[in-house]
Amino acid sequence: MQLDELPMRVAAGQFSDLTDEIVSFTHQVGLQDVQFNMYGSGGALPGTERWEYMDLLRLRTRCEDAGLRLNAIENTPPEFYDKAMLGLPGRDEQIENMQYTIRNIGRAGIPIFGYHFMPSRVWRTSNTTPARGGAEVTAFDMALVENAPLTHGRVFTADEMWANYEYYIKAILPVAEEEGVRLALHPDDPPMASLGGVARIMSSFEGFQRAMQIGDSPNHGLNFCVGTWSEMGPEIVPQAIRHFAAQGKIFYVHFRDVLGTVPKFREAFVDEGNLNMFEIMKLLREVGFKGFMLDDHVPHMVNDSGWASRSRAYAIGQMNAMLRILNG
Ligand SMILES: [Mn+2]
Repeated sequence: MQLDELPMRVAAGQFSDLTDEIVSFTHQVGLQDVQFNMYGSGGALPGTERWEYMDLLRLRTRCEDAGLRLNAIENTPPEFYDKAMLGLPGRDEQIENMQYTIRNIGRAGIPIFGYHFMPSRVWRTSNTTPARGGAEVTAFDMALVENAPLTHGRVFTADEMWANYEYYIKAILPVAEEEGVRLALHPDDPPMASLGGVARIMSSFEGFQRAMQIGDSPNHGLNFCVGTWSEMGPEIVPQAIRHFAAQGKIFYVHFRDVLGTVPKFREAFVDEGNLNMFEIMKLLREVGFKGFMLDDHVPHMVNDSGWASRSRAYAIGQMNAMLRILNG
């Protein structure tokens, strides 16, 4: 069965490599679908500028040999396209490499490539905030970074970042179309207007509308990170889901939540955040979303493993139960 013919489902993900432990874990929590996040380097895909076809193909066949389906790869290391995001010299070479990588992702039979447009990355002001029962979560407080130094040497305005985005997406989207790859855009986390001098343009509903207009294609949509949208304000989440689902633009979902909104929030267990996450899953089903949902960030629980397997099992267990109730 083709991945795009599968019903709405829960996936395990945010892995950088496929270990025996992850294979066992995924089967033990009752899942067959996996996603990888290559935001950091040093995972299953070697390369400092681009990815090779055989490495991508072998990652897919490793999944399949283990009885799993590779649904998507999210992110390259930011160094693959930082100059493209910032419009710096060398951007055309990076864009050529990204076209090469997307071509290889498509030919290797990987249907979705998640991406973001944050040269200054995800920001958290604490990685050790105590949450429920002393679980450790990450947190963000703008008051602590108002005076942070420039991350990239100067101010990059929103107008400039939009121009860079247009140049970038218009160069890579035709390759994704040719190769049957769907590009899924993640919001800027945290969704502040600017951090470290760099404008964060994918941080609002209007920003996403604009991005989808600039990169107007059935092969372009959203990696709907419920957590980041909740950081913008929980009331916008159902509105954004309805809007983008109606256009068939929600390609997959990061199913997590936070407590609080920008300028100050902390990460949360799936059952203690701003939103009623069961209602969110119910809405996704109502609007006809047919993709996978994964747990994304999770709190670090007592005696947890480095990849938070204990906490992921807790989140996935709840997601499985929600979906089972919705499926009747
Ligand atoms: Mn996310």
